[in-house]
Amino acid sequence: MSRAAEKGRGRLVIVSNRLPVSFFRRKGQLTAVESSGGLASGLRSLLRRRDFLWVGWPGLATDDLSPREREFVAGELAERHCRPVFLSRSEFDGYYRGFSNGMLWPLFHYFARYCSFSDAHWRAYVRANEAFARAVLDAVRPGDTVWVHDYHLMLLPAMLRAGATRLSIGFFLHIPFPSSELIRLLPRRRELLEGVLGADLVGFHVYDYVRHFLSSARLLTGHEHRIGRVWLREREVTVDAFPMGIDFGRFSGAGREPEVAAELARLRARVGSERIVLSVDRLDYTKGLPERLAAFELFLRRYPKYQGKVCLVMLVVPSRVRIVRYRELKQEIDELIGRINGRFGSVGWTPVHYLYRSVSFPELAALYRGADVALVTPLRDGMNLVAKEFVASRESGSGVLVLGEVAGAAGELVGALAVNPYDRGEVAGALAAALAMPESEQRQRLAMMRPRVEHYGVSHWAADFLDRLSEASRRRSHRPGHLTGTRRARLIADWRRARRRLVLLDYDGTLVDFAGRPEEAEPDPGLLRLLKRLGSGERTRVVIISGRPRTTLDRWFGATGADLVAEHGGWVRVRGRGWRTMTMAGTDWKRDVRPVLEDYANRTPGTEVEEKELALAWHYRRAESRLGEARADELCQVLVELAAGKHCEVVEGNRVVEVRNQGVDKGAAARLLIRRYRPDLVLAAGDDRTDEDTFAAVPADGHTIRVGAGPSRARFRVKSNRELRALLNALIGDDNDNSG
Ligand code: GDG
Repeated sequence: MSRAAEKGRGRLVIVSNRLPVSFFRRKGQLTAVESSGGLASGLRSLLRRRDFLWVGWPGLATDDLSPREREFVAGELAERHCRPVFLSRSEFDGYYRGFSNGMLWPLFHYFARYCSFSDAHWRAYVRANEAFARAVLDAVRPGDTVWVHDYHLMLLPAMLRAGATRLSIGFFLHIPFPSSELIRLLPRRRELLEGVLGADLVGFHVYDYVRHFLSSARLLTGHEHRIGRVWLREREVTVDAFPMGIDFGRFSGAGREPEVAAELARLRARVGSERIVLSVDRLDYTKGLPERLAAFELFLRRYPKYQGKVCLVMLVVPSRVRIVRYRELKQEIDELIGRINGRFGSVGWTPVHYLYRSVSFPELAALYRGADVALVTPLRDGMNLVAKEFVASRESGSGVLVLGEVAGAAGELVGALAVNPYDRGEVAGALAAALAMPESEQRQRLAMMRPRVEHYGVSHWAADFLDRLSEASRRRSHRPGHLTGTRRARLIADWRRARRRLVLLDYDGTLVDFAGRPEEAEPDPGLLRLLKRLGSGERTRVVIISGRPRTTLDRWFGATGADLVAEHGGWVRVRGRGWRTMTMAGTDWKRDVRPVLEDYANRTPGTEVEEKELALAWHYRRAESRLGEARADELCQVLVELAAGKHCEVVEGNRVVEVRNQGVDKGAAARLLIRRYRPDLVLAAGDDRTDEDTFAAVPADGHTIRVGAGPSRARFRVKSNRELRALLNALIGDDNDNSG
């Protein structure tokens, strides 16, 4: 896309806890410092090509700023396309330190024992998210896209949706999304999940987190999902994995920078000819620092030949230092390093070089280039960019990455030596293997990883996410309007005016609730009365258009006078005539498909096979829901392959997978009936995918009604079959009132 076209696209509004520029007070003076964080630098090239606004916390609380200083901060930020969200010290404390980092961070990293929940923190979290929502809603213009980042702002997508229903909203979580077993421990879990589901697109680093999120959403909010889409009442949310990358060129090309060369020389002077094992992290208990030190200690004991020849350079960047747990961790690390250096060190050799500070980019790049081995063993990590930065920095082709298997990056970085970070012996062994590895193998392993890290860099990641977001938002904009108020009144007025009406009604789910077994869903006397009365006048033709076999429809609806369409359009019977089939093809395919469905029914408790004349169906309504879903996915794949080249096709309905004769669908039958009756009003109602074919056949001015949740091409939506029946009853009443 050209620069001008990108500029004309509406702004990208990024929302994150921190702005890419933070303010500090130095000797009384306010100073702005640019953040070198991955997100800020990663989005840099994208933001050069697009109008943007970044909304976030400016680094200082309202209590620490005079009104004039606040104005100054806002003005300085506006010049950099940023907008501050001002929070008081106590609000920020409860929201950031309390709920975000005292509850969500440990829980999402499987440290449930470190979690502390308090109502006051939760309230502060809600208030802070509301403050972010106000700032964003104040600033957005039609056509803008909002991209919300991370666990601090999980309520924000729903708050934005409530304030601006048409807004395109994306959410990305940078940390792991844990198993639903952990999520269910969380007070307010439902609110948080619903909060995230305000977005059109929800992104995670890896597919495991996607899976966990989808099953938590189903378990705790009751929202069903299919193929990565969560179905809400009026829209759907796409959920997918977008593994974040790095700025490959920056790390790969750093060798050409003189500052990096100077830093490398300084490092060499410090460690001499010793081989370097490198560790780089923010100070955090999820990074496994004490465990890593213990493994290094074991390595020195088990492989004494490396004593005096190898050192560990450990860069720990201070982080969240005002939280007690982090201060304790710092003390533990200090003590461990003291112990190792005291026990193994000598006058000429320091086993652990400890840097407790942040370093400049040239210094960091020099560490990545100077090291022989990178030891990256978090106990949990959403992704871990350090591992990717190390790989990118090794353009020489040598160097070994030892990587913990529970880092998100582990799935991509297949050339690493994978270890269990809790298994000291394994880590020590991997370290020894890395140091002994022949250079040819090092090259081979890096060559397995570098192209991937280069290709899916951070710009690619961001562009990919934003493309998918605009696709998801486009889909949302076609959504049925709720059939209430004026819409309902207008439909009734059209009904009243019409001379020839055709009413196409699906049965299961549309006119009645689903029953556990298909044969149990018999129509109730009230419904039969309704159908009879609806079609009793000259002006109205009623059609039951269902997936059921014709014998069932005859038995149930024969006396109502309605026309019947059976087996999803395979058979049609108009009043006073016999059944006509809509297909000439045979059903030889059943021979191959039947045993497969029976096998799935045998292996999956609560499921059964139904045989129809032109179709075979596997129902899983009564199966345990997760097992049913998983088997349905698997079965569909098997069936699609099996159906290739045969006269049949695979269709998914509401908790049913069906194989039926090709070219037979409710749409074809609906078109036939519309041609036959030439109605001036068509009303069609349905609740699942097969009814979408009916809707597609109805002229644009027809009244198509989706019953229940889920995306649909219908014009209108009603909540339930009860609401639809109430509407049909109202239409009958209206006919009677106006019968003269
Ligand atoms: C969260 C998730 C996920 C570190 N020290 C210095 C420095 N860094 C840079 C590194 C790297 C970044 O900080 C750290 O990123 P990580 O991914 O390793 O970890 P978190 O900070 O915990 O980040 C994580 C990430 O979000 C992205 O989604 O991968 O799982 O926890 O880029 O280079 N940079 C400089 N000096 C330092 O001293 N210049």
